[in-house]
Amino acid sequence: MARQERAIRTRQAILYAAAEVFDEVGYEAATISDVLKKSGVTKGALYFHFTSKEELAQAVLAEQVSSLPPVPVRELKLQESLDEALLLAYLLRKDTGDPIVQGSVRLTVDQGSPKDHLNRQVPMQAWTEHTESIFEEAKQKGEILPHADVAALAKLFVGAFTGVQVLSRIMTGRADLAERVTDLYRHLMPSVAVPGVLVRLDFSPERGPRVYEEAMRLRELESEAAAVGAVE
Ligand code: XVR
Repeated sequence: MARQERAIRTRQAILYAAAEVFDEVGYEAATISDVLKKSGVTKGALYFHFTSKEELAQAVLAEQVSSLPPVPVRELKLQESLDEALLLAYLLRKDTGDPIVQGSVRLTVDQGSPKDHLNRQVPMQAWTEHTESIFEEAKQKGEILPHADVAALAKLFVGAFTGVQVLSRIMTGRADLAERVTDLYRHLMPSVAVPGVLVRLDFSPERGPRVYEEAMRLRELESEAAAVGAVE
């Protein structure tokens, strides 16, 4: 294996372990030695990639949006947006979820202390820009009402998702998150989508596991394609 590829894998293994530790105990209580134990890498390797707990946490925060597998392309851009929200809801589930997503989201919404110097704006900014670009594309395709302000909508959706996520975690351990998310879209979309698009959107919470399966298959295909590209 090329040295560079090995370094990338080691870095990923460290981030994965760090996200798990942050998810389990929160930022304050987490220690580098917990991350060392969980990742199985040497102290030297860890300090080569990250020099502090803060740097580890910031790297986990930075990967939040990109750690989501790709959402399948749909005829309607707004369906893709809803599917992505359902995918994220699925990855946040306790039993089936993804440690990077879970750990990173915990770091984002835990209030922490001003002294921890974590920049929680990084993932929120990334989500807002990502959501705005999907809405912008939807608007260009005529799916969104002409007077709608896509920048404001992106902030509304990111804020609302975060809100229902926190509520669902507190009330049901996220068991009802898919339902809360589809409910959110069902109620917000009438003031966003043009009527002809609105009737075509599928708001059923059961889409979550299906979107997840499709997204994981897409991710596998992408990494196979990347491996072939690397050999050529
Ligand atoms: O932007 C998002 C979507 O476009 C749906 C609206 C999700 C934003 C998730 C933000 C993240 C941070 C804390 O979730 C939290 O609860 C996919």
